[in-house]
Amino acid sequence: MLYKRSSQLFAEAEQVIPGGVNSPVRAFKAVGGTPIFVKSAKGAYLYDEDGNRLIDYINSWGPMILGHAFEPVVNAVIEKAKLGTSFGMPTELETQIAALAVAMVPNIDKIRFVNSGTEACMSAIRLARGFTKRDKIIKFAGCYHGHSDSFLIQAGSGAITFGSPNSPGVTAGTAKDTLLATYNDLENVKAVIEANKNEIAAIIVEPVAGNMGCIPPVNGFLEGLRTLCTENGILLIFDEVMTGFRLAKGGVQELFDVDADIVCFGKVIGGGLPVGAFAARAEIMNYLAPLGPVYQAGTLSGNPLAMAAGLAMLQTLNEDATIFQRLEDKTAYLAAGIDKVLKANKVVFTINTIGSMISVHFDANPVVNFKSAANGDNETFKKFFHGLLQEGIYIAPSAYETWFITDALTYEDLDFTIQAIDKVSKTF
Ligand code: HOZ
Repeated sequence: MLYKRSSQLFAEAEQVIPGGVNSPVRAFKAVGGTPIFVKSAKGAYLYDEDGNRLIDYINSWGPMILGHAFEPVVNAVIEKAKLGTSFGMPTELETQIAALAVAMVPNIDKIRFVNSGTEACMSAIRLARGFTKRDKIIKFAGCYHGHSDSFLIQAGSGAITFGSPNSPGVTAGTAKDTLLATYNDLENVKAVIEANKNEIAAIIVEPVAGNMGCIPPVNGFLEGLRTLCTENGILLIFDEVMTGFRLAKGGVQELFDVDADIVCFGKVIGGGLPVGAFAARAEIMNYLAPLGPVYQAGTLSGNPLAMAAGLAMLQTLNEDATIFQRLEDKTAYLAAGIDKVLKANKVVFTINTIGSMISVHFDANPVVNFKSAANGDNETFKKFFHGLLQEGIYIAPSAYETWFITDALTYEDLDFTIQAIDKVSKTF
């Protein structure tokens, strides 16, 4: 496949946009080559500026769980746009999507809408700090909670991809309040809490990590975090930006039957428009302005187009309980197919999967935390990525990102992908 026009467009973009992209991991720096410029997308496919059709396993990094240009979402946005695109005043739509989200997700009474997952997580820790009157937070190495200052400490996703998990520009003062722990290691978390008794406001975690590949929690990890938080007056924040409304209607809280104190959302909740949200029981949410002292605001928060898209998406997921099982079945089929061909081609690998998230790591050992994720062979990943691109398959241009399975993928698409992986892995 040729990507000539994409390369030209990238060269033009580089003149006026830093690195030619508006989010670093898109730039292909970790895999080499130049990014693909998209013209349109429908269902499971991307159509690029060179006229290629690509099967999409990124799906806008998560939101397009039902495929691109999903009609109920597109129609809802078109109809709303005709009525005005932003008011900065309350609309009934905001209450409708809030009520639906509260009904779908266990253990939350109220939800506040923002514009991105970054904003949701940033606001959640401010709320936790205000509520507990403590300053420190615990985050896990390799987890990514957006690009706000407190989280760019051993962050996953694009941050690890470029080898800069700690960003210049984050002050030492901010960094000192972020304590690091090891994902899937409760003893380590206990030790960090012990060393900072009565100082920790919150533990924030991706309850299924998706920014160092897909890493599910080991048995007892989430339950253990819940117990440690309860025993120590710490709020447990689940960053469900990737997993919310994806792994189950009620996200990881429902799937693992573990209650978080605050839950952050993004991606699916906006149906592909810029939406984030954070939610908790009333006692905590009422601590937010205008009811409480913790300030948080936004001109475009609750934007009618974004809310219309999100509502159409959540309604579909709420009404058709079979979607999540279908997604899981497709993921399991893909994983089994990849496993078979990679074994046959004597490739060293590990596949992690849960629900509609999957990642392929080029290392033989179990991938359970940042350290084990970092052991993957990036040279093999590069060959894998570019080989698949030539076959018309688009996975994330980084070994540290999960793939997202969409309901629009057919079993023919999955078979095509498995055959392509067979062909590509023969050349390793
Ligand atoms: N934060 C995203 C990866 N987990 C990247 C977003 C993007 O580049 O669009």
